[in-house]
Amino acid sequence: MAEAEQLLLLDLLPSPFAARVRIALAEKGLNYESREEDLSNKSSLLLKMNPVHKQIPVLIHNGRPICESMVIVQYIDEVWNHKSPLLPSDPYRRAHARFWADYIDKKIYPIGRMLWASKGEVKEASKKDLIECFKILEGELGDKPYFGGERFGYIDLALIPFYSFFYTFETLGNFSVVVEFPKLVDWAQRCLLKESVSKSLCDQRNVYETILGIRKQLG
Ligand code: GSH
Repeated sequence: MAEAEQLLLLDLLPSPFAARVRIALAEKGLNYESREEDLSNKSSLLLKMNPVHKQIPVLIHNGRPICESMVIVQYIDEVWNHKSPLLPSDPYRRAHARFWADYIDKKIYPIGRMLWASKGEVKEASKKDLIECFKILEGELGDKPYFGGERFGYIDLALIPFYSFFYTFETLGNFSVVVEFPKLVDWAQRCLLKESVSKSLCDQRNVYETILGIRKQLG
């Protein structure tokens, strides 16, 4: 990275969205400063840099903010395109990768959140929905080592942070991801062999403790 480049990440360890950005930065071998946010007392910098959503992650590159995890990942991939391409170069395959990243965004976090934040029938319905999503994702993965083929890429990066939530989903949803989705677990283990991934993900127990804390607040 050139001397003048400054990268600051408004971060939060258990956040799957922030983990995406940490992985992308690590894939590109970029040095950056991580600033952990307290979401119950958001910093004035976060409010200034992301006034629309007021959410992390925000990447501040030479003083200019980029918001929304997958927008940030695409920005990183475009600016530092000399190393570890994340999106494929072929337009059709790019569209395909964006489709699946969008599917993950629309399904996994909202349904997963519904599972851990609710009780009774709502929880059971979201558990069924989440299992259905994992089935669809496992079908898309097929026998490929990674979602895009032979190399770790954009779709893998969008999904792998949710591996940190598997223990929470299993414990609160009372099902076994390993038993029901062995291919997905093998894929996750393969991703974790990469240092860019293993060093960026939050420990599953840590996420579980965080979620239990949020559940208490929800009452
Ligand atoms: N769509 C956003 C992205 O992909 O970056 C989601 C980011 C998000 O939900 N961030 C959460 C947050 O900042 C932390 S995991 N929540 C604080 C709030 O909504 O007030």
